[in-house]
Amino acid sequence: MHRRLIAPGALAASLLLAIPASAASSSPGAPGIGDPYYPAYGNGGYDVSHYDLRLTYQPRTDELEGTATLLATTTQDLSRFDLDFLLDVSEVRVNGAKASFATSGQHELEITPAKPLPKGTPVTVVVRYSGVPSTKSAYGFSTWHRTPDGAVAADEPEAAWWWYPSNDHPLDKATYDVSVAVPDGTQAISNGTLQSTSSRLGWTRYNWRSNKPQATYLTTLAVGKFDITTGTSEGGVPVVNAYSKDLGDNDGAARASVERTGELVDWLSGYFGPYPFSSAGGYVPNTTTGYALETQTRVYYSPKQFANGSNTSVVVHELAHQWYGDDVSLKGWKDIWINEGFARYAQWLWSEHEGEGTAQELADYVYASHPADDAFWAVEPGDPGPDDQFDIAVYDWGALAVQALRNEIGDDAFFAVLKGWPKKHAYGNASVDDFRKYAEQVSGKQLAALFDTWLFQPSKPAVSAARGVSL
Ligand code: MET
Repeated sequence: MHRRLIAPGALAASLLLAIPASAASSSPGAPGIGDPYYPAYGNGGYDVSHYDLRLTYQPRTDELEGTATLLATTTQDLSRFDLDFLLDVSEVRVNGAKASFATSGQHELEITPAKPLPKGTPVTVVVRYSGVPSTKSAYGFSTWHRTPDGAVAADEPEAAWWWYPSNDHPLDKATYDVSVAVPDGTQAISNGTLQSTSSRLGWTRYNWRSNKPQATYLTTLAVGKFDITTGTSEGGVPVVNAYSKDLGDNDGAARASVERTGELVDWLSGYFGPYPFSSAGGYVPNTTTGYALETQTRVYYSPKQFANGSNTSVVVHELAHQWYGDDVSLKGWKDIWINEGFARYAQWLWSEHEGEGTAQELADYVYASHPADDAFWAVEPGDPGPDDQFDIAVYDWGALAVQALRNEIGDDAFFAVLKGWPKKHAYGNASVDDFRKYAEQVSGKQLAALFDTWLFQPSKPAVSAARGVSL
């Protein structure tokens, strides 16, 4: 007892006096943005407006190094904040001053600035890093795909951790400058517009700019030996496509599909309104993965998409996402129906246009081809859960739900909704609930029961309720 020289209350008071007012109330930003499907994805406490990535990549060794500069604004008084990242960090600066940093969890980079950051202030974060992405994993997986002549970062819902530090969730969209130096004779492909290239000391630097808000998972990088084609659609949209020089037998079919990007962008504009971005296009690297991804302005296609000949349907799907998914992004990953249900429905509209079956015929076919006890009907498209986020039901039942909506509100209201939605939430985020309310507003109908039957029940809708089908 006698050793206590200062009463506890007095000690607390003297400590408080020593701490600046802003620090007294500042606290660490949350390690997740609050998505129930993926609690650790994204972060709390700040909002990024721009990423500037200046990188160098050596395909031979898979070594990536460079600097990421993030422009952000704090949304709370911050003593510390996280970025999502897996590579090795050598230095972090916040507003010019060196910050301390540590790793935690599966993919958290915890940054403690020299001084706490007051809410509502602009912050510049510089992260210097290097690493071999293919050696890194989180949750036991990797989405960094090496190819014989390079690598590709394109996956959903996670791709950024392997190549740039970010607030990795669609709720925090930002603009991007992606500048990547690769050995001469190799190309680097990314989103948006190729501003310039420059060569020196055996390296060629590609400077890409994506100047509209873009979700982190829609930001892509591909390095390899590519043939780049450029053009402009009849409607005036600049198109940049890239094909690996190593597509073998799939080369012709890939080009016969992806070279139609401009025509298909113009066709989709008729349903969804003006194309929202400064550039369109796609790239086909020599990967072995099987999916395609709606990476903003520059769609990722696997060569496998073209193994049976041309596939304009997949091009329509990914381009439809430019409006449904990219321009208007989901608020949480459970809203995936707005992305995949509508991109699938666009394929049905294209089928109708091509004389290969109307949207109604395809809806009837999906309904009839899955018996009531099929596991297909156990996945609720409106809230499928993280494990079934990309289940076929989200796509096919999801599109069937779109047809049910169309039959309920009639073509005039339906096509007004289809075109009005990207305009209403341009460059923003929205949920399935927001979509229902918008469709109700445009159509003047109450749609809660329809949405419940078609999106939120783990069972096949009864024929009597099945406004989506004409059986
Ligand atoms: N959104 C993609 C699609 O177009 C799915 C990606 S799964 C990694 O279907």
